[in-house]
Amino acid sequence: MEIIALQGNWTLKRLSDGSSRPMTVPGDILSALVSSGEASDPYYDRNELDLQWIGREDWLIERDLEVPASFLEAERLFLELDMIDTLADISVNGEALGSSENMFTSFCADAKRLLRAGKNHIAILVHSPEAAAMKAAETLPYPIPASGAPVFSPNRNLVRKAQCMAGWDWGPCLMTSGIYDGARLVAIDGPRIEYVTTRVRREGGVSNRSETWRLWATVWLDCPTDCELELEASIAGSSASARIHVLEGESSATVEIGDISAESWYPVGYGEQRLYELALRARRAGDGDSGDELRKRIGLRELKVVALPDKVGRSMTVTVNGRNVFCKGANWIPADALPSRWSRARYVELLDSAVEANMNCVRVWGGGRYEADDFYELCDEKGLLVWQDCMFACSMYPSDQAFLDRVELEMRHQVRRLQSHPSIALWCGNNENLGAIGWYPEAKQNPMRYIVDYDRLNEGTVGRIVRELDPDRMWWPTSPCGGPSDYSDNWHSDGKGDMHFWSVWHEGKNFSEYLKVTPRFCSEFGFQSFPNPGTVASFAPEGERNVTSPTMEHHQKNNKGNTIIMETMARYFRMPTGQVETLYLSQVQQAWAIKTAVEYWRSLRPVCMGTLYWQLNDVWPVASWSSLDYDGSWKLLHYEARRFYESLHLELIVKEGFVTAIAINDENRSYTGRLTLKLRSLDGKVIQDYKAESFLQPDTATEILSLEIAKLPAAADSSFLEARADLARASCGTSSETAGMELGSAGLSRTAFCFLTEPKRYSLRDPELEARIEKGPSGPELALRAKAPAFYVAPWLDGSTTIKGRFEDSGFHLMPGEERLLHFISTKGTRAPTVEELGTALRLLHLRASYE
Ligand code: BMA
Repeated sequence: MEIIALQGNWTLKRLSDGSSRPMTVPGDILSALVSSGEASDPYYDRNELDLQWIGREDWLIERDLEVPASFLEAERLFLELDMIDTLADISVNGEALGSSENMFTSFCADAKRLLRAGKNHIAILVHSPEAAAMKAAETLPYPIPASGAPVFSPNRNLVRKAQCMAGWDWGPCLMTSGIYDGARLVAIDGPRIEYVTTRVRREGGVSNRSETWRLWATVWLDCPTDCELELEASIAGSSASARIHVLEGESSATVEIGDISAESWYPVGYGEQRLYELALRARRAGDGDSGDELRKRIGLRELKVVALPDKVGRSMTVTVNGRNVFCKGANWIPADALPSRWSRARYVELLDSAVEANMNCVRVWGGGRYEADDFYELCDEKGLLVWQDCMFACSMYPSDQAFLDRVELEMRHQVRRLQSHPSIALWCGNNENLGAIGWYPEAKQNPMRYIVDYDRLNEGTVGRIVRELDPDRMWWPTSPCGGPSDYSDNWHSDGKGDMHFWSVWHEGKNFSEYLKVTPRFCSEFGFQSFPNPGTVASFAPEGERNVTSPTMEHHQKNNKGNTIIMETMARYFRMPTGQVETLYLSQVQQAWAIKTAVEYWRSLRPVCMGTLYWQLNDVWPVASWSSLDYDGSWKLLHYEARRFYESLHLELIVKEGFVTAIAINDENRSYTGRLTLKLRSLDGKVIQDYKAESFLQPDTATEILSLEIAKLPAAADSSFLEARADLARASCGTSSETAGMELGSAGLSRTAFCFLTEPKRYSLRDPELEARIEKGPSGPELALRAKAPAFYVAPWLDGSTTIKGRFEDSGFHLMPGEERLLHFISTKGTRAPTVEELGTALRLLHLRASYE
């Protein structure tokens, strides 16, 4: 097999005026126009509004290509484009080769008849997706509604393109198109391997040592002739081969490998992420070195999503190798609104941040895209479970045969491409489409036709193909959903399946509302905040950084977003004095809101077995529900997530007049714990302390102590609680009677904190924070001391600084007499700042400093 890579320099022509400029492939049209200076930075100020014309035009992406004569000798010459967005006609040397109409399928066609030795020309005519969507809408027998956004492209649901590209309540409408992934010419003799799917079975029980497995590898092929096919497969030192008769065209064949000695793959926190290379080779019998081979790293594990009726309703629990996993994580949206900026490095940065925040699960949400192979490979390596939505969101979709055929190809491609990744926990049909039938007036008036459409698409096409091609993985019909085969609308239902809980954000309820539901698995809940100062400076000109300036309002895509943030602030906090304080306080309240939800729901295990907050990342710089800013920097929520997602966690839940100390143990060993709970006055004096001992069984939430707030020896608005648990591994036995404390493992401790009423009711003292920046062994360090309790201490960097990086912790509380030493972590590839530079950029915030 020989390959000519087609990445690199292409030309982009605007058809309406014939103008040309360079374009990089992989890349997108808008990015090319930004590079040539014809389009402004789409993320700056309100430039998005001036760029809407780009998605309304037709474009030609073309290049010349030298093909050596020897290359043409191969039996077949495939032009492979892994992702074309979206409606495109592909031609070689002026002759049509094929067309593409779905961003989520790959393009592959034999171009042998069109190629010649020497210079060739490849041209990809990309049609306006917006015009195509409008045209499709005209032919509909009845309207098929989709959600909009402040700036949006209509009828996005009629074109198979990442739905959020048409605008979302956190994203711009930049209807760019392009060629986003691998592009190549492949010369090949004999069969070509298109995909490999796998099924595995453990032979024998679970153990920590090597285990025995059986694997079936199905090879999906495209053969130029009927032939006797020789297939070879190997993994972890075991191999098998098969000889099968296959017909010309597409077919599949399965090889079975037994007696594989290998260790299991586990999600992070539950064991190692062992991966093994599966190597496959397919050739025509007796055809020497011809044919194709494919290598992919896979993990061997038994993963189930248990959705069984129980006393509460119906469970939703992920089990891996027999262990119940509490899924802790967030929702993933595309890494950037400009596809030219999608890269492995961005994935690494974002997914590393997820793991650093003690997450073990991400949900690839249905309004984005099936991510690139790199994403899933990284999730396999890092042990992040993936909840994989299929790419349909918040809308009605057509179910005419042409649309269903397009989706069928998409699903056959995506399921076979992704199925062998051990990290993928389940397939989910869509995001909120079932519930959306109740949102739109057209659907409310005539629900039947939309229900039929929904079912034909979701169960009749998407689900059917998932079940056929990946029978061992859970098909979760929609999110939220009561469970497989439960077609009820699961909104606001907390007894079964997964839940999207939006009453606090969209309905403006108090944070305590999170404590009124008992989700089995909360796959969406969120609270917005403003971005970090550096992010604001990246898009808002000086003088336009007040949160209600037109620029800032443009970078808020949820209609009531800023109002909800500010109204909530008024409910809980004293009004912040300046711009930076407003950004800061919005992040404090976001961190507090999500912590309230997660800590309570974690305390409900095993009834609740998952929390995925909305949302991990951003596609551009914007006020949103994300915990990571567009540039990857951590908001206060992300630091808080690292605490509230610890596998061993101490929390104080304030509910219905009581404060309760709860210890969560997601580990598979027991601990003994000594709890000290201190009731402190606002100047930090200990008014009273309470002690308790407890025993933490593996995989449990344990209530340690509960106090009635009204009976505490200080008023709620003049005191707060601070707790510490000193933990030791229980050395033997599994019960408190038989367990002893393991000496030497002392030093393992967890802390928790809570206010007893709304923070605005407290007359907080000025903690007179003392900050010292010193040179540490690996860069500058910040030492902090306080004279009175300092809450939500956040060492921020000034927006105008060029320093890239963050302090190792933020959003913590400092008691008088304590000293915190914080390392500064420079962003990879950037120079560490000097002590002086950091001193100049440091902006030290804490709750008392946010108001006058
Ligand atoms: C959810 C998501 C998104 C949306 C978010 C915030 O329900 O599925 O569609 O961005 O709410 O409104």
